[in-house]
Amino acid sequence: MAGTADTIKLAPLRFSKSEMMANAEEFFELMRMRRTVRDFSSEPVDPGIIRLAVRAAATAPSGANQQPWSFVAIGDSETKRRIRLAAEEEERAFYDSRAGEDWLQALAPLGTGWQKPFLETAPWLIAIFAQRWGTDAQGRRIKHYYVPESVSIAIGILITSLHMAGLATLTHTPSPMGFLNQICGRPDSEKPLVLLVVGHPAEGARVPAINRKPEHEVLFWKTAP
Ligand code: IYR
Repeated sequence: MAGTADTIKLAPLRFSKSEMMANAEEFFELMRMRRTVRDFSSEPVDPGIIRLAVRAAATAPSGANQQPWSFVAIGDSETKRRIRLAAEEEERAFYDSRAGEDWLQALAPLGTGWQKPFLETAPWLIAIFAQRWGTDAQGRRIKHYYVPESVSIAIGILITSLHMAGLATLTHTPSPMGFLNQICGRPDSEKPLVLLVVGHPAEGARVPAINRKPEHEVLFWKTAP
């Protein structure tokens, strides 16, 4: 019946005004150091970090609390190689013809191309799948709500957690990436959203000299602060 949820008492985080500001400031300063990286070191990363980051991601809010996500962690050379070969096949078609001139022009400042060596070099790949629908004990479909929104929030937390652990990530989206269902053994009800490449950056790694939009281009006060 609707409106009969059990409740528990909230255990809120509570800070003084100065702690609130200091925390927000510190978090911002750390987040502004996050950069998408394409040049990874093969230095191993403790799977415990991956586990905790995924557990953090899985705390994300989701439509009707359906938690419509699956995370697949891949760290063995053979599977990483299979993923690289499948991704490069799609990416080659993308860069050779599918992308079109406008898209290639938009990508030019990033210096990307069809070759994806990082898919083998980085110690971990995390494939994130969106569960388009669920199934009940009788095998009947359960409708899921706000799936892309929910999973995207979880991916944001995942990237943030890995960054706070001192790791670099690349949000890779080879397109199409249906090959991930087969390689990762996930059912057709799940749609791969992102292949997150995780590791330490290579020694001396460089990143594009890009800027973030200034505050006045992203924040609009309807009410004066
Ligand atoms: N998936 C391709 C192309 C690509 C597209 C966008 I939009 C990017 O921001 C970056 C890359 C690739 O990974 O190279």
